[in-house]
Amino acid sequence: MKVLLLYPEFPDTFWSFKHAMVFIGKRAILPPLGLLTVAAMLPAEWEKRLIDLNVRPLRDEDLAWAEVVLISAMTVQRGPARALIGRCRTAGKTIVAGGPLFTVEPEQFPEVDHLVLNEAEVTLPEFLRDFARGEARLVYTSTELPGLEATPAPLWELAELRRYVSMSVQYSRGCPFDCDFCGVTVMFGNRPRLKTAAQIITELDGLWAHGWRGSVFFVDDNLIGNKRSLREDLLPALIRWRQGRRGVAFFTEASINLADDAELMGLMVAAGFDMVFIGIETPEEASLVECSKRQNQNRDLIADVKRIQRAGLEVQGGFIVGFDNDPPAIFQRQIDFIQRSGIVTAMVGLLQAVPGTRLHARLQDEGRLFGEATGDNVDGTTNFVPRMDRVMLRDGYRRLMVHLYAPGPYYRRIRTFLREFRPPQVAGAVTWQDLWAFVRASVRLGIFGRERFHFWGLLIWTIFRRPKRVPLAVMFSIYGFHFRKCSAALA
Ligand code: B12
Ligand code: SF4
Repeated sequence: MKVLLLYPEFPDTFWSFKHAMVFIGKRAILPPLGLLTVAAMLPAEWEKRLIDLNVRPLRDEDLAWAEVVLISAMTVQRGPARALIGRCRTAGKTIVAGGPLFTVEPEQFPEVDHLVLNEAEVTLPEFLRDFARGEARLVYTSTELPGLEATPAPLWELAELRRYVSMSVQYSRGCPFDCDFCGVTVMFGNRPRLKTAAQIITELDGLWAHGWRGSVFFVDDNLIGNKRSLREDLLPALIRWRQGRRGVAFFTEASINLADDAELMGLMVAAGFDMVFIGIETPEEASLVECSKRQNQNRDLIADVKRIQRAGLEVQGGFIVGFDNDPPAIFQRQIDFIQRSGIVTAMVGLLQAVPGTRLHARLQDEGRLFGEATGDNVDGTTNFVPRMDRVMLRDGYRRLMVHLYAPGPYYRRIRTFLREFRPPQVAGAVTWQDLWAFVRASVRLGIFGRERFHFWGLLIWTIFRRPKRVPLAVMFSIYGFHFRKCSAALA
């Protein structure tokens, strides 16, 4: 059997980092880990090829080679996924689809031959059995949340690793918290399910053997969801793995209560983590109560962020506006919070109601829902009638985004952050690619960019005040260019 695994293009969004790619000579931020994992669950004798359309186009010869195509996608890829399915249909291929988009809205894809939904650990074996007998059904679905001990290591050899900024591994699925807007717990549950440390080490060994020395994203919904296993199993194993190796910095997602555990932060840094994405959402206490984000309530969130930064972990923050309890001053409050915290990469989204969440159910009961969520909460749209005047919310959001990424505030934030941050020692040696990125940034941002004075000001300041952080300063400048492009598109 010849199987072609296809991953549709992402639209040009904040999360795609598309405008940053030209500087760093890469095509996409991360490989499609779901497809690489599914590939490892297919019969060993099947021939497999992967085409991530974010990295290279799909040629007619590729399609002609395949007998079956397997497609994965998130909601934000809905349009490109539909186009891809149309093309496969025209070419007469058997289409199998799975992953978040199809799991959430299977009825939207009548052209797909087999919808293998939810977690492949449960649904794929049954499909494969039926398929081998020529009796495969249209839909395979399950509410079971499987353990991850039998999940195989991704087939890295299918991906063109050098075209990506980072690689990814997944230690756990699920999060113990219960924020009312969150699609993660709807899909993956409240009890974190874990791989063993040995599984993760095998995955990292695989990446190392394929020559990967760049960063690795632990794509866990909340890495500290089960602190005990993290402390006793995974982190000690990562610390041992790191001995005698350079590079391969890790980053992940976690909840703000990480700030309460100095020992855990110390272990994470020793294991090679240098960045963590945290859902901070809002400085407005009433809005935190509204969405049941209890772990963020009654805290000094700025002090928490600074503690994490000082421990050696850059904090990237997720923020939301559009809660019922948001006052008209929320936009300025968010700006003030983000500027003071020194969170350089602040992803501020407009609240959207995702099907299956408690938020979605409440708004439906209140008759406030309209249309479907785009799946990208940073695109300036929402799918419900907000409490705040709709025009005020939309304009306030756009002004907030444009302000945050305008050169003045953005470059000030970088300095605030660099003053606080103690970079850990995991960074690899400077590569030719880094130097090339610097040259490109110097020309594009330092000569032609409207941020040119800020760019050189930051570099000179960093060289004299924080010389070890110059590569970080260049990287932030490049990412700022991308964010500015995206926020200008909103305005
Ligand atoms: C890594 C990640 C990203 C990366 C994407 C990298 C990439 N190339 O894939 C980045 C950081 C860029 C990203 C961005 C966003 N993401 Co994201 N992301 C994740 C995260 C944390 C991990 C994904 C992953 O690798 N999982 C590990 C693999 C093994 O799991 P999996 O892909 O689900 O695959 C399993 C099954 O789904 C199934 N499967 C998957 N594909 C297929 C295909 C077939 C044929 C079969 C049979 C089975 C199958 O089998 C696998 C094993 O069980 C998930 C959360 C999560 N826990 O999954 C969110 C998640 C996928 N993201 C989500 C969202 C909403 C976003 C954003 C829109 C954020 C935003 N603005 O709101 C953006 C959009 C991206 C963009 N460019 O615009 C949602 C998607 C919801 C949905 N219905 O689509 C998720 C589920 C988190 C959530 N909030 O619920 N994300
Ligand atoms: S902490 Fe994050 S992952 Fe966990 S329920 Fe809340 S929003 Fe979802």
